[in-house]
Amino acid sequence: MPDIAAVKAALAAQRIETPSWGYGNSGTRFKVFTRPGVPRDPYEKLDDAARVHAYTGIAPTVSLHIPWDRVDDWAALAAYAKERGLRLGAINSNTFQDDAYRLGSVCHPDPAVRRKAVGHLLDCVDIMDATGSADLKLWFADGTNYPGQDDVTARQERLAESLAEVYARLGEGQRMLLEYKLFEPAFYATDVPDWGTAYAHCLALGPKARVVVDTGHHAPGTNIEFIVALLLRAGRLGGFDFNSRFYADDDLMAGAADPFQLFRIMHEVVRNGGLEPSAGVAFMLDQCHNVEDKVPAVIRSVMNVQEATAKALLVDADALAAAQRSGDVLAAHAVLMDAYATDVRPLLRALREERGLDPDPVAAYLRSGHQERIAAERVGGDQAGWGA
Ligand code: AOS
Ligand code: ZN
Ligand code: ZN
Repeated sequence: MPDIAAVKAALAAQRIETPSWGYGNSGTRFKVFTRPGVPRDPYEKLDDAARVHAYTGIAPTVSLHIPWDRVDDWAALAAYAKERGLRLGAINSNTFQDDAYRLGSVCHPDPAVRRKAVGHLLDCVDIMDATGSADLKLWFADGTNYPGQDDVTARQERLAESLAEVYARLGEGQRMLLEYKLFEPAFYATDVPDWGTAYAHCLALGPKARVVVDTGHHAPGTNIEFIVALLLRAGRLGGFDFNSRFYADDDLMAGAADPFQLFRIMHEVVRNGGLEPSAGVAFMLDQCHNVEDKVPAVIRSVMNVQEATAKALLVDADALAAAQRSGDVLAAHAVLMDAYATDVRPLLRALREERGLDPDPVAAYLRSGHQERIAAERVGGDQAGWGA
């Protein structure tokens, strides 16, 4: 049986990064609803992220998005984060919102557009130097809408060249995390549609390039945990963009649509050593809260990942291995399901109390009056940018 003290220690050491855009207004292409009290600038986004960390104790880093997060002085923003017990996390680039990118960015047929896109990515690395961020997270909206629209192979060449230029600029301790996405906004073929394409580019680039698994970016029914296991085995899992998907890239709260899938993913993470800091896996949320208050929704999401992790840590690894070795299919499956069926909430409540936290982070946040305070104080909140 798993040692409960070790399970608690692993849970206490876990870190989950929250996205700056999750604190802003967001929506779908039909409507962006504004919520009272949303941040008006990156500083206020950090204030909200600090609340999430204060109540969960495991969310000390915040992903930024360039240019949705704009400041004159990045070092000052990093210092502001530090004063609040936070650090700035992954820098997310944006090569999809300029008119120039109609036919793509780093894969665009026109070298001038590719130059512009690569220039932006290099600027993002400059920002990482100033913020102390280790990861450049790349998601490309590049692709084609119609068969024959562009040469698929030529686009891969352009992608490889562009990535190589950015890779060469990475400093000591900096990494490139390449995200894949099956479709949207390109509908015929995206240029990085799947983990295999992302992995092939990362392999060609070198050890600082790794794949990001966004849980919303697959075809229905895809076995995501299998991808996770393969990437961990290859030492190329750079991190996760956790969110829930009912139908497409819904970006709803992690663990809301399919908590069992989240558990299966975390089981592969635990089984393959992905929770160890040396594995270098960044556990990030990539979510937007369209119709609910942002801060409690982020807290809930962090807790959902934490609960899935706790269940994964409770898998009796010895019993599982024994059942697998003996070919006892039902026993092996039962070991996994026993862990999944365990109510880990008492364990997590106890862990929080031991660490001086309120056992119920959402309730504690709602009691704190923060939501009412920001609703009264902040007028004209910032839009996240786009339903990411
Ligand atoms: C887009 O669909 C991807 O999920 C991106 O990771 C992300 O939403 C964007 O980069 C936000 O910055
Ligand atoms: Zn993502
Ligand atoms: Zn996405």
